[in-house]
Amino acid sequence: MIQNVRLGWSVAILSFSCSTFAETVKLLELDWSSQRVLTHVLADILESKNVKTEIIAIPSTPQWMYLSTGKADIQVEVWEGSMGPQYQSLLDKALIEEGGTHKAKTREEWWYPDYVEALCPGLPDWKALEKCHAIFAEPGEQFGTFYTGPWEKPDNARIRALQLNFKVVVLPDGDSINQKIHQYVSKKKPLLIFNWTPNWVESTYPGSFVEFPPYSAECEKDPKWGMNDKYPWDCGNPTGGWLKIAVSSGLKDRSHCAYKAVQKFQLTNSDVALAAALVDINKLDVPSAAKEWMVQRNDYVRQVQQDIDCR
Ligand code: TMO
Repeated sequence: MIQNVRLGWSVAILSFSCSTFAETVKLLELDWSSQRVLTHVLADILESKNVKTEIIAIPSTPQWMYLSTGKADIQVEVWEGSMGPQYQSLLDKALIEEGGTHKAKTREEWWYPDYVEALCPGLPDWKALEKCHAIFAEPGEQFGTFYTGPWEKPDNARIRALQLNFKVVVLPDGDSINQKIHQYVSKKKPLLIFNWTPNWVESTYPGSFVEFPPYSAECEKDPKWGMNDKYPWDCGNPTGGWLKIAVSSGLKDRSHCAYKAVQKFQLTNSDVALAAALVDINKLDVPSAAKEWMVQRNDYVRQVQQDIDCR
């Protein structure tokens, strides 16, 4: 009798630890549209496999603290151009792990709408900016303005190294960048702004990235590299940059299923651009955009669901 009760308890405890007590997988929702949508897509896929998920919405800057302390488990879009160095340094210290690499090739760079070229001859070569910075100046100012987002780019260091007459204005998130682009393009006002691909912009507004001296890792560290011997950062961002998924170092042990799903989550440029467009052009809210993305990419979603083994 007593034996039976004991057995009953241990069975209950065993089954609890496998399902009911299974830990929640926490995904980071950051501050630009494609990332937000794809976070919800991955969470929906995990939920469909009975993995409990929680989405934590924060700005980009504290993402590394969240991932390296286990306050969060997954960040689905780590971009080489703006996040590469920090990502690599945490990886080197084994504070985070690589979840996978998307198929997409990325670029993040200074961007302008096509009508700007007529006003600043020589673009996209960055040297053209030496002569026509004034067309990008706000009324009453002499420096041109470069608008950027909250993603850490040493734009001031680049401006210094290339001796450009520009100042940097930091906008709080992806939405504010989008508004600025719509606003300026509708009035055909000269605009120089941080943009990236894959994104919604390329299918909506013709434009180009500024071509700075080609990126190299030494350029970031070695002042001697490049045209300015005194300062580093006299180069542009990577052009065929990677896009990765970062995971917490504990994820593999805590949810093998989520870990596997992350490895299967390998998206193309058009997958990422679609995620951005559903919110930024079609104006869906983020959870609805994720649902719509899963409808439009149904074959892919089903394949991932079949391939991952979750009990
Ligand atoms: C991180 N981002 C794609 C907005 O440059």
